[in-house]
Amino acid sequence: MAAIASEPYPWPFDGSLRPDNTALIVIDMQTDFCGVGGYVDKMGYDLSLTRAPIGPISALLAALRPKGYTIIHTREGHRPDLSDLPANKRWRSRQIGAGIGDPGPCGRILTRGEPGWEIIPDLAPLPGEIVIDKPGKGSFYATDLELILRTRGIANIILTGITTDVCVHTTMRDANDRGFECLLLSDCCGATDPGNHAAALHMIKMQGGVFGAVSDSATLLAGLP
Ligand code: C5J
Repeated sequence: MAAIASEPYPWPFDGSLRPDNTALIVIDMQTDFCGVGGYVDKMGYDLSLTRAPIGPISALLAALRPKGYTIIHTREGHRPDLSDLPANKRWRSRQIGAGIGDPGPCGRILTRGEPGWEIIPDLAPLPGEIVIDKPGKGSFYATDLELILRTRGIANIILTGITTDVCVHTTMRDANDRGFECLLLSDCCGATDPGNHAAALHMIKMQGGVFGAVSDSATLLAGLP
């Protein structure tokens, strides 16, 4: 039996933490969300907030890869013809000066195949690691993530990436509804607003862990089987 010190309960609930039934998901660590000239930068947000998790995620990957944990990366982005981009999502992005599909310093914003859409080199997936391309905020919507997790017998999911309050939270909520046991690592996530980051962590811990549990990477690494 193995479990990690976390709030509001030791995770996972049944002490079943093992490499064969646990996946690490690294969400949207793309230039568009944490690089100069990307989507978040174009919107005018402080890049240091979304870059903060790069070091901790890198250390986590280095520790989990040799142990055989399933590693999954996600990328938010749209087809080059924008046929999967809802009109309201495009309209709203243009209101804040970062129109999805429009040209920017890193190519067309949030568009598949463009430099800004790529995962940053520091956290690049290794050959054989799973990469999920998603058109929305959640990692389950319009993807084969659930099929992959079920096929591998994954019960537990460790969530990292950006942004805490948007794509990470949406994915955690969807995973929780599907019966996956979720842990979010606070130092391995970041938001465009520090208050939103803190609130997102707080929400998880309500109601006995309404979406799962919260810990940090040092605690996880100290408790890994
Ligand atoms: C956002 C994301 N914030 N990856 N996407 O639009 O959280």
